[in-house]
Amino acid sequence: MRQKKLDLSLYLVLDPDLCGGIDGMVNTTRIAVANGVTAVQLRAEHEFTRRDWYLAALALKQVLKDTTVPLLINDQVDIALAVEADGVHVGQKDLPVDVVRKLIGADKLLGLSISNLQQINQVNWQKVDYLGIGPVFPTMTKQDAAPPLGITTLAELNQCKQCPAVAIGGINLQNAAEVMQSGSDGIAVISAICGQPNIPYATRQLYHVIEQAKQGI
Ligand code: 3NM
Repeated sequence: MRQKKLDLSLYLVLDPDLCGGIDGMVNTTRIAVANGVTAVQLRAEHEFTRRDWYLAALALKQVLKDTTVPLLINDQVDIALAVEADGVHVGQKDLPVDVVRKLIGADKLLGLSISNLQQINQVNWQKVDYLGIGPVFPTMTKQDAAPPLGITTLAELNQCKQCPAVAIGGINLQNAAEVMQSGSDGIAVISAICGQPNIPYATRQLYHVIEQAKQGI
C-alpha cells in the first residue's frame, strides 16, 4: 500500500540553483511544508552530479519523514528507489511510463508532464497517478520549456484528463486563482517559492489563494 496520499494543491518543485544548493533545498522544503506545500519534487537541470542527486534526495526524504507530504524524484528512477522516495515524475523525453511503472512497482506515485493535446491523447492512463500540464505561462526557470499554453488551452487540456492534474510554468500569486478555476487540481511552482525573500509568507499566500479557489470564493 502507498504510504502517502497525493494532494496536488500546492506542489513545490525544487531547483538547487534558485534555492542555494542542497542545504538551501532542504531549508526551503522545511519552511514551505510548514506553510502549506502538499507535495515536493526534487529536480535539477545543471551541474548536479549523481552523488548530489542521491544526497539531496536522502536529505529531503529525512525532512519529509514525519509529514504527510510525498517526495517525488524527477526522472531518476534509481535515486527514487535508493532513498525510498514516494514516487517519480517523468517528462516526454524520459523513460516511457509503462517502463517506469515496471521499475518502481504499483505502490509508488508516477507523474507525467504533457504540454499539448497530442501528448494528452497518448497518455497511458493505467500507469500514471497524475499529470503535470504546462507551461501555462512564460517561464524563465525551465530552459527547454514548450510554448506557453495560456489559460484557455489549459482548460481544454484539463477537460481531457482521466486523472488529477497539476498546472506548471510561470504560476504566481497573481495568476494562481485563474489556473485553479480552469479545472486544475493544483499548482506547481518553482520560482514563486524557491529563492523568495520571505518563503513562509510566499507559501502561505499561495496556499490561501488555492484554498479560496477550491471553495469557489
Ligand atoms: N516544467 P516556474 S515549466 C519544471 O511545462 C517545469 O512542464 C514545466 O518554474 C513544464 O514556476 C517548469 O519558476 C518550470 O515558472 C516552472
